[in-house]
Parts: sequence; structure tokens; C-alpha cells
Amino acid sequence: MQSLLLLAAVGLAAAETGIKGWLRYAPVPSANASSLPTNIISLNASSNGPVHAAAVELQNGVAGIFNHSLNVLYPTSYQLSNTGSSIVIGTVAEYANTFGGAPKIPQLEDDGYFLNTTGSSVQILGHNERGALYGAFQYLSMLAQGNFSEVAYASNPSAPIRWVNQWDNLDGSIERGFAGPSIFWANGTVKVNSLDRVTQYGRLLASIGVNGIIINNVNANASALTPQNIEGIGRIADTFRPYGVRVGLALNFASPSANLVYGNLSTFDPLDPRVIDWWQNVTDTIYATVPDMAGYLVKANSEGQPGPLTYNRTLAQGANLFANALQPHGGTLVFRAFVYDSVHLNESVWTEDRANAAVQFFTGLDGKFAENAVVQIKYGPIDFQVREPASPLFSYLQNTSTAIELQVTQEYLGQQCHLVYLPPLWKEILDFDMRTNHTKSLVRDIVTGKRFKRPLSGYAAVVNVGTNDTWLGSHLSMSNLYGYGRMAWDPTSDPQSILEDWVRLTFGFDPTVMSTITNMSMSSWPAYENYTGNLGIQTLTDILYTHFGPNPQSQDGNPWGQWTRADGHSIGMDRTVSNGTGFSGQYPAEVAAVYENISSTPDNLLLWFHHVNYTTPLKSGETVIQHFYNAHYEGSNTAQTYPTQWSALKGKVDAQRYNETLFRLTYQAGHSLVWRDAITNFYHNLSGIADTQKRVGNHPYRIEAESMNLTNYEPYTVSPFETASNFTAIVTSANATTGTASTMLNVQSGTYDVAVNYYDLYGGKAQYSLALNNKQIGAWTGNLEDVLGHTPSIYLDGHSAARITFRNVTIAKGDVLKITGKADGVEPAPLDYISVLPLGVVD
Ligand code: GCW
Repeated sequence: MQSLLLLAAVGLAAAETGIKGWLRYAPVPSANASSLPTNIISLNASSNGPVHAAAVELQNGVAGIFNHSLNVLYPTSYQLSNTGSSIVIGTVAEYANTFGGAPKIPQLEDDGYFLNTTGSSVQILGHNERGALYGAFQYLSMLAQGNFSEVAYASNPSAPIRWVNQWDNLDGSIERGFAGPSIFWANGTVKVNSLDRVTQYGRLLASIGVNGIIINNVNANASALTPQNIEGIGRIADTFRPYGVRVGLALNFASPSANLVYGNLSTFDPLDPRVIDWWQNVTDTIYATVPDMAGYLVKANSEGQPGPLTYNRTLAQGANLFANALQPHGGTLVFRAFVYDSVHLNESVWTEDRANAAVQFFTGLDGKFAENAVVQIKYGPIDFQVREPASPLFSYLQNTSTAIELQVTQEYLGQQCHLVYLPPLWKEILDFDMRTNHTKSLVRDIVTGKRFKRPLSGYAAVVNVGTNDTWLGSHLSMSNLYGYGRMAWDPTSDPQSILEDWVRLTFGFDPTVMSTITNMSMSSWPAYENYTGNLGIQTLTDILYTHFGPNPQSQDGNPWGQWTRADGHSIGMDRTVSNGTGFSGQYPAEVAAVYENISSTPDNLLLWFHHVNYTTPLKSGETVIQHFYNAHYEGSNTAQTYPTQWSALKGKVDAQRYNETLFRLTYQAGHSLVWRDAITNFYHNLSGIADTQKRVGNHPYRIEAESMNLTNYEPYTVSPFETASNFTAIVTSANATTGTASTMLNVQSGTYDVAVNYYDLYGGKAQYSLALNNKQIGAWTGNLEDVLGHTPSIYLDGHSAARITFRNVTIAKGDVLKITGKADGVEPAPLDYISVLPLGVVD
């Protein structure tokens, strides 16, 4: 007993790895077991079905939340009349069978549930088994949040397709993965050892209503279809099945000519009968192992992937090849709308525009897709940028089922090293009104199938869950996965209240924890937009390399089509019909009119739709260029507050999650300065227009490394130039060398924060120490590539640039500051500058 009490008392402090996500079932202080029913009755008793999983989940959840154990009873093993109050879980049909009559409840749809806590018994009834499981998770979510109120309501999902897409490669790597290797694949096959992480992932997904998962990369490898892999996919499907998560596969369009055992064809023409037979055979083979497979996902004729256009067949003909093969098995074919020519787009042609591609490629195809086909459309016309208008394809396809593609993976949005809470972004898109045929046409009503009365519809999110204990590499990023499921279930939900639920479930009930995480998360998308790319210019990251740090010039001069068209005087894509690429004309007339004119285009999309001078005034009254400067300072100022805000949670969050999160938020604060300085310097240099507030290029507290006294260090001109203060860093003069950089500090005696900006490259672990008058203040290793998980860089650039800060250093005028850097591997202990900062100043 004593040890139990002790455990309860230290419960908060116990280290948590994050592996339980939001399903922690931590003890709830106000939970009173005497208010609980006395047992759980599981009506649909098949041992690997979702109702069984729900009963076990209820048992475990109650044990955690109430410290109380409930038995699970099965109708076969007891007399119904003998039981006292119960938590009854099952399908509506099984309830009617067992209790001799259908319950009086509202209409349920597939996957919907009814939850009734009003009587002495609790009823959790699903339209199907999956729905019952969702109801159980909802009940547990209430209890875990200390909500013991009496409720009786039905809940139905907004759409049938609520999937995640993992971009996992068969070798175990993950495209745009930032949280370790795949939980599914290794060395070309499905993992042979424990699939325990798959079980745990299934629980997480089911708890937010996700009912399907594509388990391999859309840049697909035909070897996913080998007999050995089909057997493995069967094991994954078996593992997910109790959680109602159906497995699907991404296909390589050219698989028939990939030399697999099913006969090697010299063609993959979707109309060739041999190709049709080939796919039917493969599909039948997979269904023999996975009878409930969700379907296929196909990326074709995009970014080098093969597709039907090779044979002059349409995208619809390509899609229907698979849809027809799936049709007898009840499977769904999801065809990606992300089709564009990444080879021939030519920026010197003013009217060319990748944003036009989707509607152009699908022109004439509306209504040509099979009934079990769905076109999956990225939320914006380009590619998961920090700000995009909703894709006009949502309105164009009215006789075709569509789904929206979101990205929990923060590919362009800080790669899980920056806190960016995404549901507010998704909500803006989902709430956008296309005004199709002058009628209210919210994107969410289109993707739920309601607006155009489509039978299939829904949502997909790209997710990069990996083997890291935190799942996504960052504890706080999990709010995005949680939020995705909640928004897909009900796109009218409020992102902040979703977040608050997640905070309670993930971190408990402390009001400071709640307010801090809520404030930070809700400010994070606007802050990230501010310090990365404003006014609809896109995330100004390096699109040719890692998609992580700043590199604005990489947007232009290549056929990827993410252009800004910035020159010395002006910037932005003219997408008007009157003078530009014509993209605005892809929207229905009312929306097109708004975007066609500068005066009606919202500021936050100005540069998406118009090419204007840097001196053009915005609606706010600021000029474009001054807005750039102000926004970048404002955004990074917000990020500076995150470590400080988080520090208030010491002792209120367990040490492990506290420290890991503090580390990331501190990194983000430092990297937001890299972003701020790179973007403002770049456009300052390009436009020649000064910041009216005199901040840009003016850093009174910095000491450039190249201006210090250097031993075994030499200046290095950084490219892109704007990712180093004064364009220049220092690197050790030879491999495996130890260099020093020192300077006498000409500051008033007092207490300072000392920040060091350095570069942390992939391929070495340089060691640094910072000393004052030869007395060490701190030391660190250049090992962020092991800790952070974002796409690493082998260069000194905006991805590798990082900052470390030593707080409250007592400095006397004339003290000598010295940094010693020991090169390792290809990492030459690079340094950019040191800031000696009076307390409260950031520079
Ligand atoms: O944005 C691009 C990504 C690719 C990705 C592609 C897609 C899977 O950089 O990594 O490939 O989008 O969505 O198909």
C-alpha cells in the first residue's frame, strides 16, 4: 500500500518516453471507482475483432485512470440477468440479439457510435465493430480528461475515408522521415521480429478514428508485391485488424515490367489486356492474404514516377486499371492529383505555372473515374507550403470522388524540430468557400462528399511515424497527428479545443501546462509563417536539397516550379488571367474575381497571385518589403519566448519530456533567428531597400568569428551567403585539427547571455568549448544530426546553422573569450558569430 501511494505521489515526475502518446490513462485525481459500473460486457466476442480490442482497452484504461480493475464478461459465459451495472460494448445488431430488441438510438452510419453514460450502465454501441471501438476510445478520452458527466449522443464520421499515408521505403528508410526508421519495413521486407509498434500505432490511430493506412511510399517500389512481402503485409494487416485499421498499398505503375514472379511484361500500358490480367492476378493474390485490404494508392506521371501518359492513356484510364481490379474485392483506388512535369517547366515563360498543373492534367476527366476511385488532392496547388490557397481541383471535380491530402509530416514546416501546430492551417483550407455555381461550397463539404453528392470521400494525411519512442521525433508534434484524426472525424471542430483535449491527455491537468502549451501551439503556425515566408510567397526553404532551412534563391531558376520571380524591384507570381499564368481563372467566378485583383486579394496570398514591387503598400499600410522585415522579426520574437514559456513547466511535466521538449524549443528559437536573418538579408541585398527600423544587417551585440584572433581556423565564405552573419564563417584549417578563436570583450562588467552560432554538419561530431579567461563556461558536441532527426546537411548553410546559448555569464570588461573547436570527420568545427547579450536582448 505504502509503495502504491508513493508511486502515485511521484507519478508526475516519473520519466515518460512519449511512447504512449495520448493514450496514457494516467491516474485522474477526481476519479472515483465507486461511480463505475461493475464489469464490462463485450458483445461481439471474436477474439481478434475491434469489440474485443475495445473491451481490453476499456479494462486497461479504467485500471490506469481509476486504479481499479473491471472484469470483461462475454455473453457466452454468464447470465445477462445476473449482472449488475455494466459497460456494455458491441454493435447495435449484436446488442439487439443479446438483449432482445434494438436500442432506441439516433441513426448511425458506418463507423459511427452511440455513447450513453446516463444510467447505472454505460452503453457503447457501434454501427459496426469499428464504431464500437471508436465509442470506447471516446468514453476513455472523457474519463482520462476527468469528464465524468452524463452524456447520451451519437457520433458519425464526416467521411468514409480517414487514412494515413506512410512514405516508408522497403529498406526501412522513410521519405521525409524525421523520427527514425520504419516500424513496418527493414532490408527490403516486412519486419520479421515483433510488430509490437504496429499494434501500438493501431491503437493510436483507432483512438482518433483513422480507419486505413498505406504502409509504403507513394514513390513505390514494385518489390512490395513479392510473395514474401505479401505474406508480410498480411501480418501487418492482422496486427492492425483488431483496431479497425485496414491496410492499403502504394503501387508502382510499371510493376508489370519489374521482373516479379507474376510474369514479366514488356509493357505497363493500362489498356493492354495482359497488363489488366497481370494486375487482376496480383490483386486477387493479395486479397487471398488480406481479404479486407483497403485498396491502393497510386502516384503516376509525377516527379519521375511511371504512369499512363507514357502510353498516351489518360490519368483516369490509368486509375481505372486498378479500380477495376479492386472492385470485386470491395477495395478503393486512391489516385493522387499531385501530377506535374518537374522536368520541362520553364521560368522564362511568364505564363508557365506548376500551380496550373492539377486542373490541366485532370481537364476532361471529371466523371471518367470508376465509382470505387478517389482522387486525392493536396490542400494547395503546389506542395504543403506554409500558406497556399485551397486547390481549385476541389471545385473542378464534381462527378469524381475526392479526398484531401494533408501532411502531419512537417516536411516544409520545420521537420518536427520546430513547433508548428497544423490544424489551424487545415481548418482555413477546409472552411474555404469555393462558391461553385454561386453556391456555398466549402472544401470540407466537398471532401466529405456532401456538396457534390459523392459516395466516397475523405481525408489522407502523410505521416512519418518511425521507431523513435516519441513516434514523430517530437512530443509536441503529436498534437498534429491527434488533430488530424479529430478534424477528419469532424472538420467543423475547433482546433484549439482539440489541442486542449490533447494536452490534458498527454500532459495532465495543471492549468499552467494547459495555458502554456495552448499559447505556444496556437501561435506557432503564424510565427513559422512569419519567419519563413510571408504574403503567400511560400516557405522559402531549400527546395533543391533538404526542405528544412532557408534558401530563398533555390526557388527560382529551375523546373520545379516553386518560383517567386524575385528580382531587384519586384516579387511574386502573377497568376492573374489578365496578365499572368491564368491560375486564378481555375476557380469558380466569384473566387476568381477576388484573386484576380490586387485590391481584393488578401495580404497573406498577395505574392501567390500577384507580382508587385517591394514598395507596394499592403492593406495594413506597410510596404511588401517592410512587411517581410517586420514579420520575420515578429515571428522569431515569438519563437524566442517558447523556451522561456516552457521553462515554467519544470516539475509540472516529467523530466524526460520536459528536457527533450526544452531542447527542441531552444533549438527552434535559435533556428528562427537563422531564418529571420537569412530571409531579411537576402531581400535587403536584392532590393537595396533599408529596414525602416534599422534592424536588418545591424547587429550591435555580435562578434563575427572571422574578426576574432584565429589559430588553426580560417575564414570561409558561406553559400548561400545569407545563411552566415557577414557572409562568412570560420572553419578549422585542416582535418582533425583543433582551432581557437579568441577576443577581448569590450563590454561593461555585468551578467550576460553568451550565444554561439555554429554549423552542425552531417558526417562528423566536432567538439567545442567556450572559455572566459581560460576558464571553461561550457562545452558541446556537434551531434544535432543524431538528436534532431531533420534532413541533415553536409554543408555550412541554413540547415546546419544552429545556436547554443550559455545563460547568466558574469563578464568583466577586458575578459578574454575563447572558443576551442576540434574538427571531426568532415565537420571542421565551423563557427559563425558570438553574441554577448545583456539579459533580455536577442541578437
Ligand atoms: O513534396 C514532394 C516531396 C516528395 C514527395 C512528393 C509527393 C513522396 O518532397 O518527397 O514524394 O512531394 O507528395 O509525391
